[in-house]
Formats: sequence, C-alpha cells, structure tokens
Amino acid sequence: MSHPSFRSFCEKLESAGELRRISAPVATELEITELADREMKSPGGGSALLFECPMIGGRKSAFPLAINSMGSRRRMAMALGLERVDELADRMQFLLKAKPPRTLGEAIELLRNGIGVIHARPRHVRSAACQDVVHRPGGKFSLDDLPILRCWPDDGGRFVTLPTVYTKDPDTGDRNVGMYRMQVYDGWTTGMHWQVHKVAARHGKRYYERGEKMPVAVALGGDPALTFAATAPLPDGLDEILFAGFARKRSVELVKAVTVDIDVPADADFVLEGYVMPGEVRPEGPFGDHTGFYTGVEDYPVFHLTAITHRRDAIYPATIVGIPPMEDFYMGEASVRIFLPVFKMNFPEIVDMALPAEGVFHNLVFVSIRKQYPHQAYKIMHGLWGMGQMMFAKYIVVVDDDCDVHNTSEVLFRLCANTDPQRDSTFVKNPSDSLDHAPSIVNVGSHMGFDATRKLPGEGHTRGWPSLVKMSPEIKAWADRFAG
Ligand SMILES: [Mn+2]
Repeated sequence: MSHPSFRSFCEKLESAGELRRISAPVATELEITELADREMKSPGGGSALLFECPMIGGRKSAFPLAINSMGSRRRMAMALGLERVDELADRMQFLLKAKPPRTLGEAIELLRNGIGVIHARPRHVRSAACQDVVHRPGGKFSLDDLPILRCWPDDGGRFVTLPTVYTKDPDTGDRNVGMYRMQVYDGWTTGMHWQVHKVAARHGKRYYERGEKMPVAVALGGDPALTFAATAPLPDGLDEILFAGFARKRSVELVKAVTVDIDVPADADFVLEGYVMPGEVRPEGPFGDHTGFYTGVEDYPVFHLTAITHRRDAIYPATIVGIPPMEDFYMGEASVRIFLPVFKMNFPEIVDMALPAEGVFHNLVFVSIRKQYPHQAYKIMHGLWGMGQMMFAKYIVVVDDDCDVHNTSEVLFRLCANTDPQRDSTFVKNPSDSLDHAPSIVNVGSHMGFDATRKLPGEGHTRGWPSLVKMSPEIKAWADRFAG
C-alpha cells in the first residue's frame, strides 16, 4: 500500500502510536538534533517526532518538520506500506526466480505477483500537488524559509539531510535518484555532496565533458517509499522510480519541473529546481557525518536554484546522522533484507547477511554461507568487494550457516574460536568510502576478510574439526515444558 502524501504517512504513524507531536518552539539550530538523537538512541529507535513549531533563527517556520520517520523496524516497514520488510524481500525473490508456470495455481501466483511489475512504470501527470505554490528567485521566499537543520556544533552551516536528487545521463537520458546532503550557502544556492563513486557524479562528469549546464531537481517528502528508493543499493542503471513503483504496488506519478527539464514526483512536499555549472566547485563542510566523525572541508559542485515549489500542506522531512545507531541504521537494515535475494542469486551459497550498527553500514559485514569446498569464504569476500557499495566493505567476516549473523556476540564467538589469524585472513586493495577518515589517502585503502567457517582438510586443517557443545532436542523440549 502506498501513501498519498508524507503528511498522510505521518498521520498513519501517529494513529499507530509511532509519532509524537512537539508543539513547543524548538530551534532548528542544534536543539532538534539533540531531541532527535535521544529518540534514535532509545531502544528500538524510539518514536518519530513532528515538530509543529520549528524556529529558524528566532523566527517561526511556516512548515512543520518530521524526523526519525523511518527510524525503527516497524516504521521502516510502514514507510513501504508493509507489515514486515520481509514481504518485499519475498517478492524480490519471487521475481528473480520466476519460471514459466506449469500449473494453473502457478500461473495465478505469477499473475498476482507480476502486478507489482506493472506498477513499476511511472505515470506522467500535468498538474501536481508539489507545484501548489511556485517561488522564483527575486521574490520574498527562499531556502531561509525552510526549517533546514544546523545539525552539530562544528557543522559548516545548515544542511538538507533527506533530499532525493534527480539527475539525467546527458547521453542516454537515463534517470538517477540519489541522496546527497546539501549545505545551504544562501537562499538560492547550496552545495551538492555527490561523491566520486556516485551515479550523479558520473552524470556531472559527462555534462562537464560536453560543456553543458546540468539540470538538477531535488524532491523532499512525498511517499517515503521514494525516499527509501533513493538510498537503496540498486544495481547501477536500475531506475529508482521503477523500484519504488514495484515496492509500493502503485505507479509513481511524475510531473515536469517548472524551470528545468527533469521529471519530479507529483506528491513531493517540496521541489528545489536548478542547475549545476560544469567545473564550478565550492568548499563544503565540515559536517557531523554518519561515520560518527566530522567530515572536513572539501570542494563540491554548487547547485543554483531556479525555483522552489511546494504543497500547500507541506511537511519538511529531516534526519540526522552521527554516532550510531541513528535512523539510517533501520534504512540500511531494510536494504540488506530486501536485496539479499539479489546477493543470493549471484552467490547461491549465501544464507544471510548483516551490517551491524557499529560498522556504520559497510565498515563491517557479517555473512553466513553453506560451505561446500575449500576457500569458498574467500570467493564470497571477493565477490562482495566487487558488487556496488560493497566495494567499501572494510571488514568481512564469513561464518557457517548455523551462525546467526544478526547476533553480533555469536559472530564474534565464531570469529575468535574458529580462526588462525594468519591462515584465515586476507587483505585486498579496493576503493574506500570518501567519508572514511582512516585511509592515508582519500578514496583508496585496504580491506580485510576473515574466514571464520569450519576448516576443511583441503584448507590444510587435517586434525578434525570439533562439534559445538549443544543439548539434545529431547531435553530442550522437556525443559521448555518444565519451565512453561
Ligand atoms: Mn541509481
């Protein structure tokens, strides 16, 4: 089920007891961060918060601000219109394994699930709620009227933290939607923090080579399924809009932006339209980042706004990042669950995968496999290091299929017990995340893999592997009855 608007999603969260309203005035400078951080650090991710009266430098914002709207397992599922995120993972699996039906039952099932694929196609509309109100440069309205957060004390300014950035490949016209933070320079200018490995940066490079100005549109709010799609690790070239339509089982409605040749979601709360000039950069940062550290000042492209459009009933969506766990942990966790079938298609021996909060996404990856042959754990590590964002995985720990990768303590037990450090580890060279401050040179570094599986004789371990100490199932069943 999809959400007709971000406001309607917030209302559903409220009826489900997942959202708290804060009517008192709270400053967009630091104060909202501190309240949201406490919420995100509370068990299970706390509640979403709706600030009804955000204050912009002592002035009351005309728009409320919602934060932590996807910051729990339940809210993340609700954002995708689901009870549980696994429902979408099952549909992904079904899609990848679809075979010609042999029976009527199979045909009906294929048809029913195939419906989701039909909805992947977007629909184009002529008028849209996101363009209820249109502001242009030179008028009274500007970015200074949006409750954009200054998140942390040493941040270089105010940052848009939950934007979905729409760009096009100038050669093919292919769309990309990504999430890149935006530092506000003035009422009509921001930074555009797309890192060198990102698709939008590749698009930007092509405009640069062609000597053309790059049209860009940024949507804020709307159905959270689209916001999530912008962060999802889709294979490069797979349209986020198609994925969102498939996920929510309803076509995304797109409308042409007012001042640039880019299609934007009709239901968005705000749309920032404009362009990036090829070659123009400006110092961006510092910013209290999802690594838990500040990223320093670096040159990034500049976004010049040509229009700001919004819904009459707009809510400004925000998040904060910092020392984990934060709201983004739940978004990342959902991504892993939903895309596990894609990993499994490439590597059938993979059973499960987890990115624990302490690793801030790709610093630490736990993966369990059904091992058949010597050095299979290394094949998996190298495979993952070659796939999309997994190229950044700093430490990969491979365990056997009977280890629960979502239980960090169980994985550490296997890692410590099952490894001979020299024999069971490997180093590789690979691209590093631009945000990682540890490598000596930005964007390049080393990664390490640990094989914490049982060793086979073919791996040089010929003295027999012991069994885990476990109680018999009969006594376990007896104890359950005894205790119950
Ligand atoms: Mn993409």
